Amino acid sequence: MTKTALITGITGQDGAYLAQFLLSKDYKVYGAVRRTSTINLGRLEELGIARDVQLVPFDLFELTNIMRVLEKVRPDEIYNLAAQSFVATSFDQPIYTAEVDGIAVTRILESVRALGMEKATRFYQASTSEMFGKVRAVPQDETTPFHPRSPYGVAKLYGHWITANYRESYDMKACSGILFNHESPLRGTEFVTRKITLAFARIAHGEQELVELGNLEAKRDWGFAGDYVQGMWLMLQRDMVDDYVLATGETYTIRDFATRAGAALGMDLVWEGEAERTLGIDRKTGEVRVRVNPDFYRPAEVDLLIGSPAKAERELGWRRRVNLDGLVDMMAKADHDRVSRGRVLV
Ligand code: NDP
Ligand code: GDR
Repeated sequence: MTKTALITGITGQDGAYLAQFLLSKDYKVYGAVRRTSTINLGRLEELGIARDVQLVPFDLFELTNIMRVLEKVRPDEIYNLAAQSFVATSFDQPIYTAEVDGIAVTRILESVRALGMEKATRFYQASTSEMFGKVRAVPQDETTPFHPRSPYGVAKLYGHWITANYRESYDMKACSGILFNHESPLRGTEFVTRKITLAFARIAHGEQELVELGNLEAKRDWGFAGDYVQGMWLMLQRDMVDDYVLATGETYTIRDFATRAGAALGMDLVWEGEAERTLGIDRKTGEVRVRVNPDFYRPAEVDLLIGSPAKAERELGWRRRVNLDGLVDMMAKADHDRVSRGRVLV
C-alpha cells in the first residue's frame, strides 16, 4: 500500500533529497512550506521533482494550522527537517531559533497526540552533532554527553529531548537522527563547503577576486546528504524506533576542504591574512586567494566533530557511499558547471 510522508523543510537541501528518495519508493510526498512572497523551489526543480510533491501551507508557529494539515494529510511518517539551520545566525537570532528549532517540535508532537494519531504516525526529528559541541569524547556516538556551543545547538537539544520524551511518555514511534555535517551541490551557499566551491568556481571564471573565510582549523565530519536521507528513512522503518548517529568517522579541517576543492579544479591556493601568518605558506604560487576575516569567527566554536556510525551500520544496515574526495569533486564540478552556464543555485 502506498505510504504518505509529510516533510517539513522540503525546500531545503535534505528535504529535496529526502523527497526524491521517498518518491523513488512510491511514497505520496507532501511538502510543508511556509508562506513567503516567493516559495523557494530551486532545489526541487534542480532534482526534477517539483511537480511530483504536493505542497501544503504550514507554519511552525501556528498550532491550529499544524493540526489542520495533519488531519488532512494523515501521514504515515513525518520528517521534521524545517529549522533555522545556520549556526552563525543563531547567535544573532537566539530567540527565533529557539522557537523554530525547539518549541515548534513540541507543536508538531502535541498535534499528533491531540489528534489521536500517535499510533498511526511515525515522527523523525532532525537532530545534530552540534549538540555535542565542546569535545567530551572522540569519536562521538549515541552515548556521548551533550554540551552545545550555540543557541542553535541548545534549541536542537530541546527538540531532541522532547522527541525522546514523547516516545517514552506516549509510546509514540518518534526518534531523532543525530546527523553530522552533510553537504551536496544543493547545500546553502552560507555554509562553508558550498561557500568555498561556489567562490572557487567564480574565481576560476574571473567573476570574483578572493574568498574570505573564518576559522580554518575547525574540524568537521562531512558526508553526502544523499546518503544521509536514506538513514533517516531507515530509522523510521524499525519496529522499535531509536536514535542514531549518522557520520563518516573521518574528520578534516576547513583548510583541508578548501585545498581539496582547489585541487579538484586544478588550482593552487594563496592564503592571506591570519592564514598566511599562521600557516607560513608561500603567497606567490597560487591562483585562488583565501583571506581569513575574523568577522566570520563565532562567539563560541565547535572545534572537533567526528562521529561513529557503528550503531546505524549494525542495526539499520546503513552505509555511506561517498567519501570526502568524492563529495568535494561533486560540489566543485557542479558549481564550476553552473557558473559556466550562468545558472547558479543560491
Ligand atoms: P536547510 O537550511 O537547507 O533547509 C532548512 C529548511 O527549513 C528550508 O526548507 C526552510 O524553508 C525551512 N525553514 C527555515 N525556517 C523555517 C520556518 N521558520 N518555518 C518553516 N520552515 C522553515 O537545512 P538542511 O536541509 O541542511 O537541514 C535539514 C535539517 O537537518 C535542519 O533541521 C538542520 O538543522 C538539520 N541538520 C542538518 C545537518 C546538515 O549538515 N545539513 C546536520 C544535522 C542536522 P525556506 O526554504 O522557506 O527557507
Ligand atoms: P556548521 O556548518 O556550523 O558545522 O553547521 P558551517 O559550514 O556553517 O561551518 C562549519 C565550520 O566552518 C567554519 N568556518 C566557516 N563557516 C561558514 N559558514 N562561513 C565561513 O566563512 C567559515 N569559515 C570557517 C565555522 O566556524 C565552523 O567551524 C552545519 C549546519 O548544517 C547545521 O544545521 C548542522 O546541524 C551542522 O552542520 C551539523
